[in-house]
Amino acid sequence: MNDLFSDSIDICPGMVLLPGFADSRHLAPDLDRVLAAAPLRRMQTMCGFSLSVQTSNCGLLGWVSDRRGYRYESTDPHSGQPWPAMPESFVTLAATAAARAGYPGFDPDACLVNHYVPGTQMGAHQDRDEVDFNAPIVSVSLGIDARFFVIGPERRGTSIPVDLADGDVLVFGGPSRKYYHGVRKLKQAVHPQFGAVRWNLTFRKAG
Ligand code: MD6
Ligand code: FE
Repeated sequence: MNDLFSDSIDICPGMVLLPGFADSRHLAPDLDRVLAAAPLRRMQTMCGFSLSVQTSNCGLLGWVSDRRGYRYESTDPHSGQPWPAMPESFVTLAATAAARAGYPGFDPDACLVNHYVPGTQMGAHQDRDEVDFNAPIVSVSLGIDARFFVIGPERRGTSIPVDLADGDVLVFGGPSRKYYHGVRKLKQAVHPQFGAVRWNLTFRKAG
């Protein structure tokens, strides 16, 4: 946690931005340990394309995508082993951010790790593979900046831009939990700690 943190910005109903809430220097060693146990990979879509964002997971459940579709699984399909445990630093960050945004008692069982390089984007989507939509999603951005966008309950319509920098935490709860959102193509940039990379950790109550 960043002790200097103070702000909380309401983006749309149920969605709260906590600028600089996370301390990337505190999280980086634990992220390295997760990725040593479950290396990044490019998952396949149902159509057989590779996702441009590289992913991994930690926690009891991990999000996977392959020719059979999207779902959560308790083991890493690459190793056959359970996903690495969610580091204490991650659990504490997710729970305190959720509480600060108005969602006390958040107990995530899944953390999806996304890795972006300049030129990578994520198209508009809804997060709807989780069992419990009452729990929020807590999203932590590390590394280079990104322009996130939020549309609303339908895929079409005007979007709200949300610029996300290292340490920013975005909490999706209430009505916004099912809003369409995505990430615009990342601009070339270098972060002093992570290089030309953006990390996004999304904490979910998936099962
Ligand atoms: C990203 N985030 O920021 C992608 N989903 O790289 C998401 O897709 C996301 O930030 C659900 C809730 C919060 C998010
Ligand atoms: Fe999402």
